[in-house]
Amino acid sequence: MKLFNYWRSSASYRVRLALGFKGLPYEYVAVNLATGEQRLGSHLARNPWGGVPVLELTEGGKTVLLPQSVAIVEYLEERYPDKPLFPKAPLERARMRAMVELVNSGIQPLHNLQVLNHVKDVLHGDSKAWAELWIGKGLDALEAMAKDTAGKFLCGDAFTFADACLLPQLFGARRFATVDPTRLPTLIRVETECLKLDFVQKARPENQPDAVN
Ligand SMILES: N[C@@H](CCC(=O)N[C@@H](CS)C(=O)NCC(=O)O)C(=O)O
Repeated sequence: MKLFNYWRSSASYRVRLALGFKGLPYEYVAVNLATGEQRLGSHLARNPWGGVPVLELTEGGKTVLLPQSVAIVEYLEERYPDKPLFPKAPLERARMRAMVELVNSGIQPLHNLQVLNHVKDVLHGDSKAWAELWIGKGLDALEAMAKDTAGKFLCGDAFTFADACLLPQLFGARRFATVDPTRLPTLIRVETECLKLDFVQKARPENQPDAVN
């Protein structure tokens, strides 16, 4: 498999975590979002939306390009079920997915590069205040949900896809806002626990080949 991604992209980081957790090897292909590589024809052919991540995989002799981190991780879960990232019990699974969805559709899209550029350049708004507002609101909600579900990790005592969304979201949040550990004690405790894991260290943005200090 080949992962078209970018070191600082939080959606890419989710997929790196899922691949690492499952022990699946992949080729790292960097798409430089800082120089606009995602908008070149060569990348639009991989993902018409123009972003990362995109997973290239081969199945049944056919090579397919799959965008969208949630779809990619669900595919990996179904295709490689041995080390599950999703809880088995329907209710736990649904609560875990609710957290994934909060990050995937309720927080990250609101501070994505294109959105912040639009707020700043087209709407002449304060993109930093915008990002802070939506990140704060979303993380407060995630903290409230986690109080009910967390064990060692966000949903009980096993690492799940919700943790693979939490880590990148906290990383992304720190680029734009102050993350106050006293306001988010459960999330920060779980993050500290996750950071002890080897595959998490390997997936971290600063440890990727295209990382810039
Ligand atoms: N829902 C998508 C979000 C993908 C996304 O927002 N990717 C960002 C990086 S985290 C991107 O490629 N942005 C490029 C841009 O805004 O130009 C997913 O989960 O894969």
